[in-house]
Amino acid sequence: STATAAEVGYKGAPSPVEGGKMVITPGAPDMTEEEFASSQQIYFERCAGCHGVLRKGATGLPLTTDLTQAKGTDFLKALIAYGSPAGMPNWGTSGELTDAQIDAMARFLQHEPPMPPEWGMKEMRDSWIVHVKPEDRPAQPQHKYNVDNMFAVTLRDAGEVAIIDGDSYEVISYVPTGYAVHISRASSSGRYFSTIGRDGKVDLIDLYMDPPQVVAEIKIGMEARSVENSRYKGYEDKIAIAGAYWPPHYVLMDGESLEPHKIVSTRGYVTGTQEYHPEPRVAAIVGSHKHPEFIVNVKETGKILLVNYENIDALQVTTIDAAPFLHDGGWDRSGRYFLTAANESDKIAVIDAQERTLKALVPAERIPHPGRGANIEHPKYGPVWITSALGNADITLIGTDPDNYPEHAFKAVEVLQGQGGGSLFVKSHPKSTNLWVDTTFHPEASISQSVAVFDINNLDAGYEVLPIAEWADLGPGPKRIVQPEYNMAGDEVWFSVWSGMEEESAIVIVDDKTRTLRHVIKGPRMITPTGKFNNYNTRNEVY
Ligand code: DHE
Repeated sequence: STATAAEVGYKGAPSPVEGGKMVITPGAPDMTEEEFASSQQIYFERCAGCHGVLRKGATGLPLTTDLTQAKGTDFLKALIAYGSPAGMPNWGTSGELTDAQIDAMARFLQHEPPMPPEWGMKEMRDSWIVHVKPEDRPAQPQHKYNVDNMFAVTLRDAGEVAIIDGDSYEVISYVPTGYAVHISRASSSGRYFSTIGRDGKVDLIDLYMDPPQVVAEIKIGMEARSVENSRYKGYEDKIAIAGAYWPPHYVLMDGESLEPHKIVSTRGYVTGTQEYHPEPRVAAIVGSHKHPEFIVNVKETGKILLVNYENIDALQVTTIDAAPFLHDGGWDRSGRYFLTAANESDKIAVIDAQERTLKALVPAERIPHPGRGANIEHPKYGPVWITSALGNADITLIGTDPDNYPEHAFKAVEVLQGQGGGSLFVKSHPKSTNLWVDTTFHPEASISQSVAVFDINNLDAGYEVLPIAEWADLGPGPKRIVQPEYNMAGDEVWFSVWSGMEEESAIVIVDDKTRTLRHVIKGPRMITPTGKFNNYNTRNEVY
């Protein structure tokens, strides 16, 4: 089949061979069409998040065919099955992929990545549904629950979000959403949660309805992680934005109907090297309180965009060069500075939302991962913002008050040591003296299943360890503890105990003052809870 192989190479691999059942790429082991298709699906669900749809690499290493073909099938099979200390999961030994799937994946990676389809205005409009028109929605809550203290909880593998009453711990509704919702954001008025699925589906949930339910939906791409609402005075609930990993773009929509208005590509040139990147994915997006703007992180090119929504037809975008691999971030306690991780660059970029400038690039080892971060009043350094890390035990404190503490502003003033690497999220609250640090992806179960808590008035004393998974009292499973989130009053902290789809998971609620167990939410529908978003705290940036 040499002629066929040459033909495929000429036309641009891979493509199914006409009339045949094999996929052939020069230099790669052949695969059946079925193997290719199922590997493509597995790659999208399990691998693309870290390695990129086009396999250019980001959190994970690049997997372009020059590299994969040199490594060969056996090497790739072992890597996929056993993982690596650098953070590659053990898909085989964990039981998540079969030997046959791993064998097919190892061959699939030596073929050129199939170009995923584009997703433009026509596709978006075709997917757009308004279930309840804004004018037909209730003017007041139709139930007895306290809307402000509601939590949206991602039930990752169930494709649902649970709306939970923070006062009674009752699950008010299980809302069907996109696949593996990544985040939920409360609208400025507090009446809506917007969710974004990994599959690019945005759902707008009206919390006034009884029970809360989806009133509008749209699919903005094939793969996505971020959604946000306009926060500037006068624009409350008016404009929504969602960012996609594929295609690399963001879209501005009507805040109450999700009607798509404008799509903007993020393809372009990398900060510094000025090399072209075909797939710069949109990571965290926040709404500025200082200007009618969204702040948009473009991961691979390391650019932070200030997208002004005053006149969408003559869109003004300020482009700030930061550093590649922008990921997540949050506000300092004054709401003026946005601090965001350029994770593989080991830096925190600080944006002054008032002046629209880059204030600093603060070094933070190794692979900082703040979520939205945590703000505390440090006894010595004043207001500081905090991030933990994936690659080591560092918890980095950055000064954020240039007026009263100019010598500490936008510098790493202190680095604490937590339980270890694999940390994803930190959290505190203005009414609390605790700083909570998870270690979700630490290889040791005793560490991934517990959290560390520091006393912010005595940080040198080290941390206390709370055995959250043990408190949940569940059957077997990985039981990783992920993402502390406060209730509205700031007197309790919620943790997800995240197990496999077939295993028992839970939410554990801890009394913030006494650091003791208050309540466990579990049951057959509490499937793989991960992110939790309190309505009041999310929209008011309390963390
Ligand atoms: Fe996340 C936030 C991307 C893996 C749970 N995650 C974010 C944000 C981005 C992102 C861009 C910021 C959104 C914003 O603020 O607008 N996450 C990615 C990935 O690309 C990555 C590494 C791989 C992937 O395939 O998705 C990834 N994330 C995970 C997980 O494995 C987690 C633990 C479980 C899950 O649900 O998939 C996870 N990510 C979260 C959570 C937040 C988040 C809970 C919001 C934290 C917050 O407090 O705001």
